[in-house]
Amino acid sequence: MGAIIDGKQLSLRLKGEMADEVKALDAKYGRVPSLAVILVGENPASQSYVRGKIKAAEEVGIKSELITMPADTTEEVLLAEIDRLNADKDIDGVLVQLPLPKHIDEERVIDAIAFEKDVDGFHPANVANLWLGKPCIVPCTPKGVMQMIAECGFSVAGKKAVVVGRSNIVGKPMVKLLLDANATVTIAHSRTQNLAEVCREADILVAAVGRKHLITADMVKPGAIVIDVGVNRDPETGKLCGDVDTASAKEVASFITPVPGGVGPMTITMLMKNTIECYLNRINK
Ligand code: L34
Repeated sequence: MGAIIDGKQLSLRLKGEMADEVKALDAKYGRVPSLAVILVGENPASQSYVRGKIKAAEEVGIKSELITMPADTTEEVLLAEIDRLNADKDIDGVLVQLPLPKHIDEERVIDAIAFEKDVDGFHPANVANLWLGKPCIVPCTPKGVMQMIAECGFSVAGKKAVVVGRSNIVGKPMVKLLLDANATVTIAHSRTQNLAEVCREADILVAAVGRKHLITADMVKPGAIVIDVGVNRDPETGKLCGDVDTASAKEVASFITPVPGGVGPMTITMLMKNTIECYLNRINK
């Protein structure tokens, strides 16, 4: 039976380390890092994730500002708010929680964030730098996944990794990080033929699709490490569940991440790391 990779526990440790770092930075530079989070509308899942971000900032000693805007906010008003935060010298990180209401063009919003304050690593300049192998802000979720893999002492170099899902937020950057760690990487997705067969080849299997229990035990190679990025609501129970049928898959895997308490908390923890990174980049500019 595989071991559970406890994202909550790992997050606690990393946040403790960052709290010490922030104290030292405050002593050295006379201010703490600061993060602004914009939430448009009242999506309950987004509200919960954003609350987690503000709470983590508190724990780490990062100054945070939550800006909530009604669901009918115009794109113009949102862009003006981003401009204000871009220009504010005391703010190091700007994050607009996704998804946005349908009438707002997400791409335009992401492009509007000053790339040196782009704590999500979603801005085209950050994406380009990531793929060119230049210094950049790495998106929080895949960054957290790499930390979890490292935590198991699982060596990635030369291994076969399969990433199921090709989103800009998770799948694509995940592929690049695994490649940088010298894995042989396959990207699978909704149109992949023989998904089970492709997954069974994986020493490292990352599921980031958003479909409850898409990955079952028969799709897991014995001894594989299984990372579940899915955050789905079970329509019957209302409970949070991942893309992996954890109960069965953990019998086959060597390591597996749970939902909740796996990748989600690590996403938030990596946001704190990225905020400190943006702060340092701005101070050292
Ligand atoms: N801009 N939008 C932007 N940046 C992000 O990094 C995100 N993401 C994704 C959605 N939109 C975003 C998040 O913050 C997903 N995501 C996220 C963050 C935290 C958690 C899940 C997804 C999380 O903390 N999950 C908990 C359960 C929380 C609950 O019960 O609602 C867990 O244990 O998995």
